[in-house]
Amino acid sequence: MQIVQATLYRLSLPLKHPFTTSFGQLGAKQCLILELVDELGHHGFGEGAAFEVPFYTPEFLDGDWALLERQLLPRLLKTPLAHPDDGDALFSYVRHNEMARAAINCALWDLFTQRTGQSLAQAIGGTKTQVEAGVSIGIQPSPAELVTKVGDYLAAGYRRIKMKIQPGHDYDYLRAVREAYPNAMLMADANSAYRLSDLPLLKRLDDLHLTMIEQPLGADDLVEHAALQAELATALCLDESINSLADAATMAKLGSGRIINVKVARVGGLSAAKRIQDFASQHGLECWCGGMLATGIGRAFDLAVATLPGFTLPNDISAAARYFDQDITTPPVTLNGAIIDVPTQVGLGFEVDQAALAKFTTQTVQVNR
Ligand code: OSB
Ligand code: MG
Repeated sequence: MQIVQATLYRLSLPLKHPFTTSFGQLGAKQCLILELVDELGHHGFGEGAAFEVPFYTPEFLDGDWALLERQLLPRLLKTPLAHPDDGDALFSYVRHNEMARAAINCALWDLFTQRTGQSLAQAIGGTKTQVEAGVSIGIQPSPAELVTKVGDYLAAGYRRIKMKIQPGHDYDYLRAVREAYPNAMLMADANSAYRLSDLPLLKRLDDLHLTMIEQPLGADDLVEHAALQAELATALCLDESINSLADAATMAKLGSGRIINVKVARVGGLSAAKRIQDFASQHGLECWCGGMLATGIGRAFDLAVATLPGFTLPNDISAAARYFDQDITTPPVTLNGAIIDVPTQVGLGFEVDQAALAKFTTQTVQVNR
């Protein structure tokens, strides 16, 4: 396959409600969308999920835009590729910048499936037709408000509830929810808000029978996470710490946790996510698919990856309506009880709504051969 044209769209998609984590508040989903055209005239899409500010990972939107426009896309346009994995080899000289590389890798998978007449899930070797939906809830002003929110999402069908925590918004908030919903599948995500010296507080969370605690410590703290996991009954899940297969191998060797939140964007695309879940399955680590408040384009790749057999826990894949009044794909991703049906159509399985894409685009650039 030969890419003959690439277009970058910078998007600002309003969120229904601001999303608050320990690193700050998001008011709109700002991201970039990459559209690739191949020599047969197919259009493939990928999402560049980097946030405007590099608080979650070192990547940020303006940086990824420049990297893609000036370096990665010109190189891609010069090189014929037989398979999306070949793009990873083409960009193996790039350190990190996983989200920029993921945008390309995903758009190549979209093209590859159109060329070979497969759905995304089928093309990557997925084994499920439905995936379990979970929801991630931002930090709320009070325990009572968190309990209400959790109740609403449980009633909507979500099978697993993740709650963001930070010092001062942790034990009492989670305990209130546990008391209200004794049997619900609950977990917490700290986005690195704690240090190993917070061990006494983190140990108290064991009482709440959480399915896991996600990323309590720093992104580089694999050794510290191992020390913490040895002290806790609750499983630790790593998110920010795992950007590559090598990180997953370090985690397995050190015992830094038992679960990986695999985000297609954070690890460099669908090809890398598949390699990480293969490794995880062989080393007794469970996986589930995390989210980046993705548009329908990013969500299509999340749904596909979650069909892989190593994804054994409910995902942060929710209905589009959980975040947006209007998405850029149709039909919108919806819940079917506690699950989401995985599309079986060729390609993404969703149509990109050109009018919606235009409506939310604030900047465009085309890169030609
Ligand atoms: O830590 O998983 C995270 C959103 C933005 C940045 C980091 C995270 C999240 C979420 C949202 O938890 C998951 C979703 O897309 O629903
Ligand atoms: Mg997380």
